[in-house]
Amino acid sequence: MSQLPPSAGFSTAQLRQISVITAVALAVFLFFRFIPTGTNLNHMDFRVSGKNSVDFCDPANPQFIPVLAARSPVKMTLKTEDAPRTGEPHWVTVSLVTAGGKPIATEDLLVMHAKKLHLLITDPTLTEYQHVHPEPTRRPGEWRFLFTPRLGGRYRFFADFTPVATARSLYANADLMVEGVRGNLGQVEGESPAWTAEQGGYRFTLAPAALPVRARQAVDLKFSVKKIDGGVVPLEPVMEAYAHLVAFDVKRSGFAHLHPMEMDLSRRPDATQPTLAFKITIPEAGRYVIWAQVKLAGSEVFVPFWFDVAP
Ligand SMILES: [Cu+2]
Repeated sequence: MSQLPPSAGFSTAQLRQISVITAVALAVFLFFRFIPTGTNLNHMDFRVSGKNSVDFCDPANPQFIPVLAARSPVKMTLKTEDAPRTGEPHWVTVSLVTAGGKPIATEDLLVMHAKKLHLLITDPTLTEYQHVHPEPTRRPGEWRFLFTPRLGGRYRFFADFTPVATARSLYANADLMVEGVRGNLGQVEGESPAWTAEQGGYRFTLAPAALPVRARQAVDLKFSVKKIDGGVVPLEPVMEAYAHLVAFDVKRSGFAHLHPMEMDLSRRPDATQPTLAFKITIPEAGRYVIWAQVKLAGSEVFVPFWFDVAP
């Protein structure tokens, strides 16, 4: 630059100054042009042709989503280094790609309920339920989490996430075989429905506004917790809600993920009998389970409620 001849009324120093300013501006431009500023996917990447697509989500009236019957525009696959066994921790690599084969990475998803990717996991008897949050790896579209199954059998993983491109909930599913002693589905189906459950000194109640719960009719549910011997219930928010309910059918054809109407976390529910309102619509008759997830005095608690849905 210093070899440039002084010209057009600029001194060498001025020319140097101009070129430095230009170079800095160019560097700033290139920096902002090429740093990853967001998602590279657009809504077309999440479009599925034909009816039955997974694209119905009305947060005011949550539906049971038939994930298997609907065609998801996202393909999920699960990988482990060795065959998963009951009681052993295994790293599971989750791969998420669009129908067009584009990886779905961390910048492509919105944070919903404190996390970008939720996995709802059940064994074939629905007696085990886990809710985990895989973390993105350095490879785009690959996520990882530590999985310790408590039972054997073909576990089903439902992914719940919201692409930045569409800002609507999307779902995908995949199975993973676990070696070990299986639960007994016959026993589960034969059990009588219960809207109360006792666990760890607490009584949990899920009360439908009307019984029986009928297919295709929205039902209001009241979920409450009481200490069996009385006293304050140390209920704390978990993932930005005082409770999360997840419903599965016995065929594991899909799920519903419900959140309380009471969304303002600063308004604490009743101290001795916190009660939260939910709403659900289930499209088909049959046996279902709702797993409630709450946090009591710092530890997460999962409670199942089995019930039948009438035609
Ligand atoms: Cu939730």
